[in-house]
Amino acid sequence: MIAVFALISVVGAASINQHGQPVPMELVTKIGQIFHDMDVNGDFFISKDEISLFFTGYDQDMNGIDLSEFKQSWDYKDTDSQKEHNFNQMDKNADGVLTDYDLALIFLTADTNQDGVIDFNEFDIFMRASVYNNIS
Ligand SMILES: [Ca+2]
Ligand SMILES: [Ca+2]
Ligand SMILES: [Ca+2]
Repeated sequence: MIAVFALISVVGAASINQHGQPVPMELVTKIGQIFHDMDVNGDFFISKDEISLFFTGYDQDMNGIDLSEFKQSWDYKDTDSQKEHNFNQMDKNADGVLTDYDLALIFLTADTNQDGVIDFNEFDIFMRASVYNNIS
């Protein structure tokens, strides 16, 4: 059923989340935008390489992405506290830096059917459950 709901949100109108409540249009648009930005080759799948590529520019001093670097680059009209929340959700080992280790875990978590790529349904579910999970 969750996949069906995610499919509805791809279409856009009248989205509902897994609790049957309306999803603010803004979050639908936001997740779509992030997916689009990560999908560098435009094949509607996110590969491991594309996630790394997406975050490469975030790491200005090449020692992992810290919160201030993340806040500077994550530009999806999120408030500072939302960005901090997103960062902490993605920093899987909670050491204050986003590294390849965290990205690998994110990829494993998001690729639920384990086919080696993240499709939009998987991405949408992951973002709602693990990154924007403070927004209903
Ligand atoms: Ca792609
Ligand atoms: Ca980390
Ligand atoms: Ca997949």
